[in-house]
Amino acid sequence: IWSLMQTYQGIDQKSIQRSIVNHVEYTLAMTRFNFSDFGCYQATAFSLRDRLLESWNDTNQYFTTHNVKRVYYLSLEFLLGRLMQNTLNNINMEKNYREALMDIGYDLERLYDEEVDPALGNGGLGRLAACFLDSLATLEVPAWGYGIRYDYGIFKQVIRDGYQCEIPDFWLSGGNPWEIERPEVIYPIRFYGYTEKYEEDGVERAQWKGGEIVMAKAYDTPVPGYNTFNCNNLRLWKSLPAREFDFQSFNKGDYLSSVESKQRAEYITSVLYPNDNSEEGKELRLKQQYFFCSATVRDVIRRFKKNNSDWKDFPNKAALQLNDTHPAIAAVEFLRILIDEEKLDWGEAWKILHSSFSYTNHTVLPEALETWSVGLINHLLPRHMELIYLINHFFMDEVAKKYPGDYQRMQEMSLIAEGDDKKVRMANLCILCSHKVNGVAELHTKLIQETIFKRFHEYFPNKIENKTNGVTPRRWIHCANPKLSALITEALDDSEWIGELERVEYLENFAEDEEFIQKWIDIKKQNKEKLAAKIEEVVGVKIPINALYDVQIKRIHEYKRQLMNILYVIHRYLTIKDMSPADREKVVPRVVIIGGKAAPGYHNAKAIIKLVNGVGDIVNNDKDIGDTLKVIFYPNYCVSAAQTLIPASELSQHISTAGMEASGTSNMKFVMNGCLIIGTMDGANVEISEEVGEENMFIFGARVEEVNDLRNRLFSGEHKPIDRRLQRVFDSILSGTFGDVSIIYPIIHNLMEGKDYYLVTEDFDSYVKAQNKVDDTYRDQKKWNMMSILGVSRSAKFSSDRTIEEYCESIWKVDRVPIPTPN
Ligand code: 26V
Repeated sequence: IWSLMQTYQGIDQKSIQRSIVNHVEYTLAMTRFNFSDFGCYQATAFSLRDRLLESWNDTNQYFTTHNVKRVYYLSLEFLLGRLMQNTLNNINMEKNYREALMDIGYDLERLYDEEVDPALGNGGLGRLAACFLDSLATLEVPAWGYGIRYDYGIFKQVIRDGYQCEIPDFWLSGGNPWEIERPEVIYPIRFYGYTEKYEEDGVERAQWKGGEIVMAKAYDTPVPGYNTFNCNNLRLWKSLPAREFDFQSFNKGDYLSSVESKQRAEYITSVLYPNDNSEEGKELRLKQQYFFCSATVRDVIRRFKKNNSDWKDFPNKAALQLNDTHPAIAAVEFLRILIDEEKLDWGEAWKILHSSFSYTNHTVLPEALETWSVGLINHLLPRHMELIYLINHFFMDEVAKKYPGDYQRMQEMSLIAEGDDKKVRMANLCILCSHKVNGVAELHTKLIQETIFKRFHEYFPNKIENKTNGVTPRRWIHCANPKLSALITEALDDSEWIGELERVEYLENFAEDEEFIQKWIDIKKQNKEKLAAKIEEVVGVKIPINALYDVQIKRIHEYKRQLMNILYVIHRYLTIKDMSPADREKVVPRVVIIGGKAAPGYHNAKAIIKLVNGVGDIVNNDKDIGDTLKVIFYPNYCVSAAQTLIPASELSQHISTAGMEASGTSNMKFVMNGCLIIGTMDGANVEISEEVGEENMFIFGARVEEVNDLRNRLFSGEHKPIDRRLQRVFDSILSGTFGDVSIIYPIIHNLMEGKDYYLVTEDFDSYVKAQNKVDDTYRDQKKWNMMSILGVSRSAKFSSDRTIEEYCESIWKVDRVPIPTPN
């Protein structure tokens, strides 16, 4: 058999071509004499999938025979981005495929653009999960991702008349050559119904009966590591009706209602909720959560039981990581199975649960902390509600013993928020069920220890710890910026830095090397040209190449302060307009690019998008201004857009109100691509400034310790009068200079009244000063590029490989398991 497979495995040109052309003919059923770029992309993807499956199978076989401990990363979002380029680079085949394709008349880079961008995530949290998958595989950690195979990913954003419109993203319409459907891996999932309690061996157990059953079917996507034979798995669940037709209603002649119940089942995994940092409490969302958690827990247990018979071994064989509270119900489902089905007693079950689960918090925003109404959980998952009450009962007893009479504390720590509509606090549940809880940057971790989780931190002083986020250098340097990657490899005389980012430190030696700096500048320029061409194509605005490219790309949210950015841009515009033509010559030309999606129901965020577009319309067509200032709203910001935008950026903005951005991860990507940061002392910016040096960034704004005072002063009307430059900006907006005033009016009006929760008016002056420093520095290109090179050379800490190593060491207690390479 192995000798037969050798032919498939060939890496020579003929083998690659044969495999692609065979897929054109036999998988796609197209003629091999003439196929489109899209057909060629698909066939190439199938050919790569074949290769991945060989290592995927060997990897899983090896893990099973050696009964190794595995990590399970549970996440409602995996924002993978395109897979072809990353796959080719990770398995070190890009060159072979490029040449093989060239020889039959296809350009590999063009094929990359044929791939849909799978966008099963909202933003930071989902993209982090994707970077972690890459690092886990690269570090040869036995790990599976588990999530939902949504039919519709995050909506496509189009701009009409300056407004955001949302278009459904049916990303599967052209098929998905990367996944493998697993019709044999299916689990029944129950909803609704009732419980019947009984006592057994002195333990109260229950049977959950009735309700309705939906099936979960697995779809696997191989996750290859960089420069290793290991290939991990991402398993996503799709919902299906339990029976093709509900025969009972069919026989009663109720054909339509039987089709309806089928549709209701399929509906569960149909769409990703497009909210980022806000919780709506919709039943369908809870159904999604339980659906995927139940299937995952059953799958994990089945795998454990294949090789093990003693439940006490479970924590040595599995570590389950909860990506925020979204998969919290997995913990309760696990407990339910241990007690009601596996017949363990409460103490054993709790110990196993607690030593195998851990939880990551990604936000301190109160509106994003999940709570579910007790009534809703009770209706949808009656047994789980009983168990949550039971957990809470035990826990409250303990708290009462430790702090007798401290009812305030008990109320704060309770899993249940009392009130007219009782709610379950999912974060409290997660903390209690986990042996470790982590924040995602030093500052964020300190804040959760001191604020939202203060009581828990007092109670469990060793539980909450920090794991600063990271990003994969494979996608974010090597794939996104191949020219920079090649230059680094040339300078280091070795490409090992791609798998060991610590090695880029050596670049520091080139920070003042004229010849190297020139190459550095040339690469940035080529990346800017590529972006300029793209912007002309999608936005229809021609932007100059010799301007400073200033970029803010992230979800649109008031706390991220895109509003402050555009208010400054208006100030800059008015200032340039006041100048004489001679003075205008001296201005550092800028292209300001803002991109990001607003949650469909988030009116203020949508108003900000409209304002940015309004400003662009005026500024970009103002002859007085010419090329000194351009303002672009880049539509439909997504992973593949980021891969073009980040390498072309020279300045990027990470300007959230201090204390509000948990970490940020694009800040890390920008630094790795030689972009300088203008930012507040928030999230991972703080650690970036520790690594690269504050002198190599443009830091401004109120510090986290000052925020509360400043806010109180603003709201009590004690604040100083509005900055005169800012007042002028408000006046120009309100006079209609940038289009319709009605949408933005309430926001501006509030700022003028001091209702400025995010401290835009407070930080404006220090922001302008930082921007002036940006201009001054940019005039000195040698200095600018030195800062840029130093940034890259000191970015190693922000590789997700470092992050994953820390999780393995202190949370998961799991080892590397390299798979022997067949020869
Ligand atoms: C909340 C909800 C509420 C219900 C609907 C769907 C949904 C989706 C996501 C969220 C919470 C989002 C939290 C989040 O993305 N946090 C970001 O996590 C990044 C990775 O740790 C971090 O870098 C960002 O600073 C943080 O905002």
